[in-house]
Amino acid sequence: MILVTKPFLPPREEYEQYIKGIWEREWLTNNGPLVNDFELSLKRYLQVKHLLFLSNGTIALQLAIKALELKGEIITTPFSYVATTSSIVWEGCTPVFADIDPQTLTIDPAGIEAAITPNTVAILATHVYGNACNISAIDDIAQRHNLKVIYDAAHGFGTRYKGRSVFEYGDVSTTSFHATKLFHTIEGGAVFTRDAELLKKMAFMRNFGHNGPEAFAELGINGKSCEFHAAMGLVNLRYIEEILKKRKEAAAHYDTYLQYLKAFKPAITPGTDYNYAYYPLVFESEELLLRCIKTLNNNNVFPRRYFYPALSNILPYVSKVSMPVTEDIARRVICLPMYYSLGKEEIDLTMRLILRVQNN
Ligand code: T4K
Repeated sequence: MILVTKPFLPPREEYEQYIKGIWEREWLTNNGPLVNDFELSLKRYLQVKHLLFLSNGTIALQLAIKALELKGEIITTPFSYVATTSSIVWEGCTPVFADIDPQTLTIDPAGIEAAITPNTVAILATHVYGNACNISAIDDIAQRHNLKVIYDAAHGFGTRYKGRSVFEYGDVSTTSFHATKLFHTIEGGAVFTRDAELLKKMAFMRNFGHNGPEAFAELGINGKSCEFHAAMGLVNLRYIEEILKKRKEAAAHYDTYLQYLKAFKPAITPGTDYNYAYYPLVFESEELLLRCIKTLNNNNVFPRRYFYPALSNILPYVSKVSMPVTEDIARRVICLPMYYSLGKEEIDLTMRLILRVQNN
């Protein structure tokens, strides 16, 4: 079976070494040594100013919205995972969708500008599939209209924009270290900010607001991760360059088939060094896409319709609104298998099956 993704699993002995240490110290969670070590190692690897390791990428989004004290409308993309929109609603704000660019599939800055009202307080944009948004244009709009910016960089590990980690942009960037991500801690996530005060606030917030055992600095929640997740992160970090390299090679092999396909690969935003987090293809029609999926599934290949349907059409807690570009793309896009151990033979099989369908 060839699934859309498989988690990277490091050599078991390396993980077990860390587990041995946990047993010796009898320290499992609440800001233990491995969590501290992981945060420092990540900071060093990514060359970012500040970060906090959290229990998942959804809590990262919620914490970012809460810490920025956003109340009102947040302009966001309808082409993302549900957590992007649901976090806005969860925090009592109103999502206002702006359509995406048909080439990069990231939120279109012109759409953002058009969606601004006196109630707009922020922009929440996703670096979808790991492809950076048009950050320069978004930051410029935010400055001119005095809006906060949160980047949902759940797919962004390893992507760089204008020479820096994509996590360094926005008032806050968030990411996910879920098992399906190219770099993972089984479950996990993080917030990134360059603002030391904001970092301090989010650090209190992730730990119930505690400021020492008997005092509270903020309203908080439990957003902590633990030693076992940090251990997985520490081991996986040793393999990150190899992981990124293998994905780049897999994508290059897929690319050799592109010229024969009735489909296109989304464009990478100028200024972006891409991480190959996903391999999306936009077919010329939904009918062709559905036929391809059927044949692939019959041959035990399971691509996924990330992200279908558009978030602007499907959520029972958000008013439906027409987003023509997103709706059109969402109907025609699939993500092909993409993971560390994916072989050329599997890519060949997948692409030959697609070619067979489209040429029939
Ligand atoms: N923002 C964005 C833009 C996001 O994409 C996400 C999450 C978030 C925020 C929130 O971050 P987290 O709170 O999750 O940290 C997955 C993930 O659960 C989710 O993390 C991810 N985005 C979303 C795009 O995809 P599913 O529904 O695709 O997972 P599932 O279980 O169907 O697995 C996908 C494939 O991977 C399957 O073919 C099976 C395989 N698999 C999966 C797991 C978990 C394995 O082989 N082993 C495994 O352990 O949601």
